[in-house]
Amino acid sequence: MTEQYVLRGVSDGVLTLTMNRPEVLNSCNRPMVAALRDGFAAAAGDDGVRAVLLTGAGRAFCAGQDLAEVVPPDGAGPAPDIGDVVGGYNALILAMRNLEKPVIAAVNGVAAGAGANIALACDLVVAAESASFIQAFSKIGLIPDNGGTFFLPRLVGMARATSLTMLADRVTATQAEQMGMIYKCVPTTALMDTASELARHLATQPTRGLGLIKRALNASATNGLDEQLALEAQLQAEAGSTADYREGVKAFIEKRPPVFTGH
Ligand code: T3D
Repeated sequence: MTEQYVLRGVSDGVLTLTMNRPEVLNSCNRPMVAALRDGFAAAAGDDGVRAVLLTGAGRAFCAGQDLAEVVPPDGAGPAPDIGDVVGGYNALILAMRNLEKPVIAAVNGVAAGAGANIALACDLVVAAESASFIQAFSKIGLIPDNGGTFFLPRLVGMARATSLTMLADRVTATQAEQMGMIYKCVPTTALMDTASELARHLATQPTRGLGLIKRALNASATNGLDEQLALEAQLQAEAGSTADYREGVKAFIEKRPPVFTGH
């Protein structure tokens, strides 16, 4: 039933999740958010998935909350509980950040409101030159959710985060790259090839090591230096016990490309 809202496909170790409500710029209804969350959660336990690529169908990445879902067009009847809506988003963002595998966003068009912050919750964001980012929340009297108030100041600094969220100006993909909000802006026609190649490459890398990098970077947002150094020591021991670590060192000594299995 919800499959229609999020298309899934696995190839070369990459799970591609495509938000699929193009007629409303992939704006989020609750079933779509739940299907995304389920997709990320399932990827965690699937050894065949070593990277996830998230994109949107049609001309947009995601226009945020489906406003028709939260406020009926004729103004009649009670709007759904806003806390319930945000709870669904929170579960999604946590599933993305807790997934110890790389998540790549291929931002193919506008990413507004929740859509912008779902992109920023990915590990690497590649955007088409024609794409843009809008912290649209303040235009309708809301605050940035989906982790926007967490990720944005860390990515671009407090001054820019304040102006972006209070003024809700459209930021082009080129500007987003320049201000460090995203990893890379690429020519529009090259978006899917670039993002897919990146995802496929990451899917051949030491998956557990990449996952531990993500865990360390997640924790660095709140840890002090002492705690972070202790965590690095703990995670390095874990990384050093993997088969991929042994393969990486062996391949270096033998002067050949490594073959990582993700274990
Ligand atoms: O409960 C809660 O609300 C809490 C959660 C909040 C999270 C949030 O995300 S709040 C922010 C919600 N999003 C927005 O405010 C953005 C609304 N959309 C826009 O501002 C514009 O659509 C865009 C700037 C994103 C794109 O503009 P444009 O000119 O390229 O496209 P358009 O013509 O506005 O939209 C095309 C269609 O998509 C149109 O439908 P139509 O006229 O062809 O039948 C439009 O109504 C629909 N659409 C776009 N965004 C949404 C949407 N329908 C429902 N909800 C949307 N967010």
